[in-house]
Amino acid sequence: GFLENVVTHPVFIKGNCDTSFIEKHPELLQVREKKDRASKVLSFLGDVIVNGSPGVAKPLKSAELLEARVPEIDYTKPRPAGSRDLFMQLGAEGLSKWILEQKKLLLTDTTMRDAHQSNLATRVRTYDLLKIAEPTSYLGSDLFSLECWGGATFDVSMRFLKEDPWQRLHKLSEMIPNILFQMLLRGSNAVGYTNYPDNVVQKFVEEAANSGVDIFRVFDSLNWTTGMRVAMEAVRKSGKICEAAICYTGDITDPKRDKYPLEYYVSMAKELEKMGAHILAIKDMAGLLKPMAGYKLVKALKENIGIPVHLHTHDTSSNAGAMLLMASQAGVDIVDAALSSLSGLTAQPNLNALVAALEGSERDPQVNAAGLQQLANYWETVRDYYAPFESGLKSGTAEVYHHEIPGGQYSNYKPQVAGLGLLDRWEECKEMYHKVNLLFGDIVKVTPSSKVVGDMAMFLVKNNLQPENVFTSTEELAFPESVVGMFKGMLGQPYQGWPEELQKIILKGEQPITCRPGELLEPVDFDEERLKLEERMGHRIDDKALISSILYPHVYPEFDRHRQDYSDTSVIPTPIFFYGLEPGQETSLDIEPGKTLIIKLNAIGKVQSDGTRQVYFELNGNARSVTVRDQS
Ligand code: 3PY
Ligand code: ZN
Repeated sequence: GFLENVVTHPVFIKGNCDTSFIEKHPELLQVREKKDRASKVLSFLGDVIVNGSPGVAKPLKSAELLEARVPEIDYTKPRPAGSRDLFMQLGAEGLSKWILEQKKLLLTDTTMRDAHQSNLATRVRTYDLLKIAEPTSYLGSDLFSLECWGGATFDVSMRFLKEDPWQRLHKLSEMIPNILFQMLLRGSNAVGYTNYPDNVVQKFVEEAANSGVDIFRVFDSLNWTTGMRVAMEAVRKSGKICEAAICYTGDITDPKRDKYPLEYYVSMAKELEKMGAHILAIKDMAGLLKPMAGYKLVKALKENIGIPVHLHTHDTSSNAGAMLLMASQAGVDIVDAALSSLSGLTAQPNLNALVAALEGSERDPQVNAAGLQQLANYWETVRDYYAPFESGLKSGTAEVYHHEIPGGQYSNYKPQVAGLGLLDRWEECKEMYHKVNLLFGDIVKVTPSSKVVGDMAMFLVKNNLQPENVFTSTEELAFPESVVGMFKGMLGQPYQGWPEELQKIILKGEQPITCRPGELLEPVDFDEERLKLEERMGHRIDDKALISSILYPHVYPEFDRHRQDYSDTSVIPTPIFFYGLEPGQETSLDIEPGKTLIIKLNAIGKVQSDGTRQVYFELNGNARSVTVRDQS
């Protein structure tokens, strides 16, 4: 144990240690119990069986969940060529021209990212994605792209699912080599909630490009183009496709909402085109773009810019399907939609329905409708596994035009409100979101600025305050940290600036910055960070893990520790991963190709005086038991 710890320690391996090495590294003396992978998996399952899964208040019974049917494909037939093959031939500029030449409406399927981020709290696991990956590459080969990475999936996969986002991307791209992969990149905030140093954003893009991302949809949470430059340049440098987004807010058809008129968006689009975008995205993150507005906006953009227009929306109001048809009439090149069984509500509109609506028309997307139905059928069953993570919304609601909460935030905001014990004041919390937006000067609200609006709204409701009290309060208010950071300029600058008086009150005398936050942040020394992390985790750290840790310094080590203690649990079928097994129930899992574990739960022992229980399994026919601390 101890000797092995020493000789495998990265500091020892690199040879930069003297006699103080052992003193400086007390972790060497912690001889971790060496366990084989099967024992680690049993420990994990034992824990789920005894203590349940974090965040799942009412577990389902895994035995009652059906196995999702994977469409049968004749894999002896060659894989159909797709958009990725085209990109390899044409390059980014060539692909951009090709898009403009198409009469058909091109489709992006968001099922693997935004649809589950918005409808299932981002919880869809790599296991379920990989099972449908090859069939998707055959049946969905006519799709323009798959949005399958980025946004909140990076954080959630490590934090809650205990799986590696890089591994997800890599494996998916191996199994779907023919369709373009698309990710959502939050500009200088990368896939986090705060600005990172420029060299971190650059390295992140480089690694993502190497791991399979073809199209980077880059946005800034305040529509501040200055904040998009570093990311856009990094994408162009990688040779991949730079899709720059204008985030849509307000209502261009309402003359009373005049802060963001049509001209505002057209001028931002022109600027992004000049900055080197290959495609322009309209990012309607809250689904505020009404059908007539969609027509008007797309028409104006098509008249004023020379690059393709890609439209992204959310169906929170239930008007988004109609909006896409109007946008299609106006000549939009590509639209985002989700396979029917994961579509609608706060996610994207229904892809299968859109295909049916356009069939035989001038803009017929010419995709395999029957094949896409088979994929939707698979997801219909899989969705049942994630029932505890549903938002609870049962229908579309036009109220979104009032509160303007983004689709991806809506299903998060409610549990946050509940977490503060404010669920009985949910209506008030939504209304406060609206009021805070006006207090902040009517800003673009999308991650992370949307989170700041939510934080402020909950702060006010929790303290029984109204926005006006911020100006009149005689005592100093302890505003949430995220609010102070945003008003200091740490997320960049909003259109027409911050309301000055409010900014003074929030900053309490501190001076705001107006430059790019990235200019003030020291570049990260990757070698030094790697060494620190290797020492801490006790094993080699590759570039991808290093970036994960720099972006999420608290989440990554916990995830790494989980993998050391329990091995790679992403191979466990989802119902078992979340809900465990019942006595007598059996499951099988492939821990690597050709290595299968058959696991049966025999019994759960009584709680002992030390608070532990024995959990009795059968592993490939042999009796095994694990000791689990009962947390109840
Ligand atoms: C994200 O940044 O995750 C979003 O989906 C924003 O709309
Ligand atoms: Zn979205």
